[in-house]
Amino acid sequence: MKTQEIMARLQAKYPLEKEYLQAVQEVLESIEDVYNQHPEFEKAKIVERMVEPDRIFTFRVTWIDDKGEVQTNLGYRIQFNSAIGPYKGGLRFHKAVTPSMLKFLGFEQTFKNALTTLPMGGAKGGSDFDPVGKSNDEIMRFCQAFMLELWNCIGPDQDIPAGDVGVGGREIGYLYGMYKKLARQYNTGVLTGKGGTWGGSILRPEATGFGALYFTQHLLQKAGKDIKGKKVALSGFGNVAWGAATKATELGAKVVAISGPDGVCHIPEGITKEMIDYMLEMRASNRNKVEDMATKFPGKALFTAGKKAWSIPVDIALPCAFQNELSEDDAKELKANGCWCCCEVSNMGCQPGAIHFFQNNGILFAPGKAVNAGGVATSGLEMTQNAEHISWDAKEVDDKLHFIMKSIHEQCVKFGTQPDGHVDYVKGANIAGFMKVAQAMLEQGTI
Ligand code: 2IT
Repeated sequence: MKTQEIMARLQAKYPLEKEYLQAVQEVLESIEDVYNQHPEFEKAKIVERMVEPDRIFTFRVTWIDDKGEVQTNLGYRIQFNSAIGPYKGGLRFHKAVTPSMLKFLGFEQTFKNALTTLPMGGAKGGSDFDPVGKSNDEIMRFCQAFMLELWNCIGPDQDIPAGDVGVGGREIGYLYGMYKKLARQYNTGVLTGKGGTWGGSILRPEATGFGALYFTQHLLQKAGKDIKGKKVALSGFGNVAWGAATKATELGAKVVAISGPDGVCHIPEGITKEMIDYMLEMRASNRNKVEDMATKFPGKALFTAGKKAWSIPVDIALPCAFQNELSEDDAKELKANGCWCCCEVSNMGCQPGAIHFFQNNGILFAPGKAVNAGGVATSGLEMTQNAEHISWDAKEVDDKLHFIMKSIHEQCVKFGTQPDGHVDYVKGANIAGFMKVAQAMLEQGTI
């Protein structure tokens, strides 16, 4: 395989799909050497097949807002790869959603799901619907209209969506209610992230953030360090940031910054339980403003407009919001302020220049597809409970999540340890995920 030739072909074919091209480039660069040691992959054209989604559904979603006006959005479901199991991945509702964004997310999801040790293929979906400023009724009407098209593409053994940016427990509830009505199927396993009384797994809401901190602990342990007493900056204040703030605080770290599209809140004394609880209200309000934290906790959370979480001096940076949210300049600012570790919790949260800067300057870095895989892994555990018609208790789910994150870290170390002994977590995660999917594709023939 010649990475440059494949990238040139994809660039010519999809010139505007920059997030998709970025995600593919990162994976191909990582796997090139290993791939070239396997002529059977080349013969079966594994890479050429793997970079294209199995299929893409695109649909119009029309709904009526609170003023009685007709609104039209676009909806998508991208079924990327089913080599190791049924399609699995979240739904993103955000005004900037495009096919490129969902293709990058579906591509990443395929390798991430392979890392979880569970049998799940990769998918992603969503809409350019903007939840900011929408009422609860509008959210419900939109979710129902979205499911009017989606229901026919999904199923507990075919494709199992979940949440992502803009889609949490409330939205999954509205989507599931409408799915049952349309499909007349009552198998709870069709969606994950459900409520606790109707098939949801305990700890699924916390799982992405908790898993990220378990991974971070393993990474620090391997580097001979400890999270206790360390200062942490995280971006966002949604579900992922909430779980990460909870577990980081529980493990003895001090979360001193959270951020939003409007700016950053510096919390010099460290985030408190009351503040973490308030993050949930901020998310549910659909205002999308981190300044609300400073208004609620004056003198404790200090808001600065237009600044990112990466401007606050910390030991550890945890991007928890959106792709490409941490640039090379941000990486330089973090280092200048003493930061020595960045675990990417958002999908592709760091720009390529930032990753290279971290790696070339001795800053510990691990990519989202390893760090944040605890979310989808716990979705996999939710599917198992649904299939068995039982619910596990918190300890059982947490123990399994722990085990999975430990295993993901081990896979990164196995495939990412370099001749000088240091671990390249980007290579490790990409090669480990790729090998599993590639092998499965090979064994299932040319399809
Ligand atoms: O990016 C992700 O892994 C998710 N949004 C969770 C997907 C899932 O199916 O739980």
